Order: sequence, then structure tokens, then C-alpha cells
Amino acid sequence: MNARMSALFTALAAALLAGCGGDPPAGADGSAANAAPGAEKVLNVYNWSDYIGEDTIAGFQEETGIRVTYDVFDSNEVLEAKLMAGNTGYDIVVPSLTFLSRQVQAGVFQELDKSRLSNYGNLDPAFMALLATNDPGNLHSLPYLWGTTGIGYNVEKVREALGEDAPVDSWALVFEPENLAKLKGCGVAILDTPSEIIPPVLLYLGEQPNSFDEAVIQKGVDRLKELRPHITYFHSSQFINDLANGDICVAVGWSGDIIQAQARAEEAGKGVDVAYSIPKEGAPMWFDMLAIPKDARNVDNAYLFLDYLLRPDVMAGIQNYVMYASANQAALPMVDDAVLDDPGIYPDEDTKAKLFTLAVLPPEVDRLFNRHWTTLKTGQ
Ligand code: SPD
Repeated sequence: MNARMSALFTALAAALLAGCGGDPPAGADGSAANAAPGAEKVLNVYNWSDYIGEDTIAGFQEETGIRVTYDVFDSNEVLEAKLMAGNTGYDIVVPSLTFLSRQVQAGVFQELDKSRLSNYGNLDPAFMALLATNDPGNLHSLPYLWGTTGIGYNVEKVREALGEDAPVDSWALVFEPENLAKLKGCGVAILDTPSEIIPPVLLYLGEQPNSFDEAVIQKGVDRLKELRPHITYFHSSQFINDLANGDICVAVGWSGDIIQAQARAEEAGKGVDVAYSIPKEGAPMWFDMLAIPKDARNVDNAYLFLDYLLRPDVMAGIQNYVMYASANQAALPMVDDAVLDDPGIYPDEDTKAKLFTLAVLPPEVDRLFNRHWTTLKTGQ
């Protein structure tokens, strides 16, 4: 196991082990078996955009003969609305852990039969213990990838706008209205999700980031209203290309997505230098989970796909392409050093100590967040 991951998750898991599930089943040969004879050879997957390896789906189709319909989303809120309405038509979905937690309570997912996952033992047990706090016993989900929410920026344009001392290591870069006003001219993107923007604003204002107190939440919203005139757009995936092309200079976004923007900018060779910063005040850390909806129609194929994703070579291929961290300890030897050594993907000890997980929002707080968000975006 990678020492960097180990230190983080062993520490967190120590406090949380009580809720851990049983031992994983012994691994078989690990390869994706063929679909059962006579079963329909299709699978419907709903995943985040920019979140799969270049050949992952093609490899699965080739090995199993199962045809995959692969759709994408870029918001937990959108996925949740579909799941709660039911009959999504999907066999595999990928909610973040805090959203999955309340979806489990709503009875949206099947319990996983781990005896059908020969590669389950590749997952880091310390990590699984941590995840069990939100999915007790790890009964309904498997970890896919994890990351942080921070700041992506165009090094040169931010320097031009704010000078050599631009506070790129702090939320002050984007949450201080006078800074954002100066960045407005080169373009500012913010994730279109209240549940991930309000908490870091509160943290920056010195409040408890996961507060459910209406008055505290209002302070964050008031600050966002001050920032609103300087925000070019709210969107949760467009910023990757825009940062890479130099069309915006700052994005509050997800670690791997910003590092993908950095890689695309380098490949394009037009002198755009993108960097990712996890602010010194602390930042959200999150986990995206694989789960099978209760009404999935191709359950056998869903298990084959999950087991395929758990294979070290498959997971390493995904990580090397999308630049996110995983909980698959067997994959680590195949993950590129460029990924393992990037502190934006696997943060160092000091940074890790400041990361926080987002709370599972009770329905009334969720509604409050969404009301504030709509008002903010429509500028009322
Ligand atoms: N492009 C893939 C981004 C995946 C982001 N997951 C978001 C988790 C939010 N808590």
C-alpha cells in the first residue's frame, strides 16, 4: 500500500473501524468472465463526465461481448433526482459517498453480493472502513475514485491580474470579492453545486464548513452574492477545456479535472500553464462510489463490470488517464509516478490533515442550499 494513502486512511479508519464490514471473498483469477449464456448482452452505465480510461469500456466490451451504453452527468444533484424518481434504466451509477448515504436510506440500491466480486480483495481495508461510516458494512457500494475540491488557475493570467503575491494557496483568491473582481476579466468558473461551494466559503469565513445552522449558512450565501458579479459561469465540467485553452483563468473545481486541464494545455503546447491548488485553509475531500440500482435490469453484467473495474490493470489505466486517486491498493504499482507523486492527486501529510469530508445533508438543509443556489444563479 502506498505510504501516503496509508497514513491518511489508517488514521481515519482507526477511529471508524467499528462499522467495518466482513472480510472480502478470496480472489479468483481476476479476469472478466463472459456473460451468462442466454442473458442479454447489454449494460447501461451512468458515470461522471471525464471519468473513465481511454480504453476501459472498449476493453470490457471486447472481453465479455457485452455492449455498454455509457452516459455521463456532472452533478450529484442530477443523478440523485433520477435515482429518486426511479426506473433510471441504469445498471451502474456513481454517486458521491455523502449523496449515496441518503440514497441508501431511501432504498435506491441493491445490496452487493461480494462473492460475485473476485477482485474485491484489491481494495484497501483501511479505506473501506472509512467509507463504512456512510455506507454501513460497505453493503451497497464500492469505491471508484476520490479527490478534492480546490482551485485551478492559469499561472500567468492570475499573476497579471493580481501580481506576484497572488494568494494562489488560499481560498482568498476566489472568496475575497476584491480579488475576484480583478480576475473577472480573464474568466472565473465555479462548480454548479451548492453542496460543495457553500462549505468551503463557510470555512474561509471562519465558520464550521458543515454547519446546518441557517444563520451560518446565510453568511456563506451573502458572501457568494458579493462574489456573484465577478463569476463568469457556474458549470461542473466546461471548465476543463476552458482552463486548458486559456478561455478562463480560475476555476473552483475537482482535482483530477483540473489536472486533466493542465495535461491538455501542455499537449496543446500553446504556452498555457495550469496549476491546481488545495487551499491552505482546508478543502473538501470526497469519494465517488459504484452502486447497482434496485431496479437494474442487467445485474449479472453489472457484477462483471464492477469486477472488471476492480482489476489492478483496469483501475491503474483509469487513474493514469483521469488523474484521480483510487482505493485499489493492488493497482498502485501500475499507476504512473506522475499521478502518485502529484500532491494535487495524493496530497502530502500537512495538506491531508486539513481536508474535510462533506456532511450528509438532511432534506431541509438540502432544500435550503438549493433554494439559495437558484437565487444566486438567477441573480435575484
Ligand atoms: N470529471 C469527474 C469529476 C468527478 C467528481 N466527483 C465529484 C464529487 C463531488 N463530491
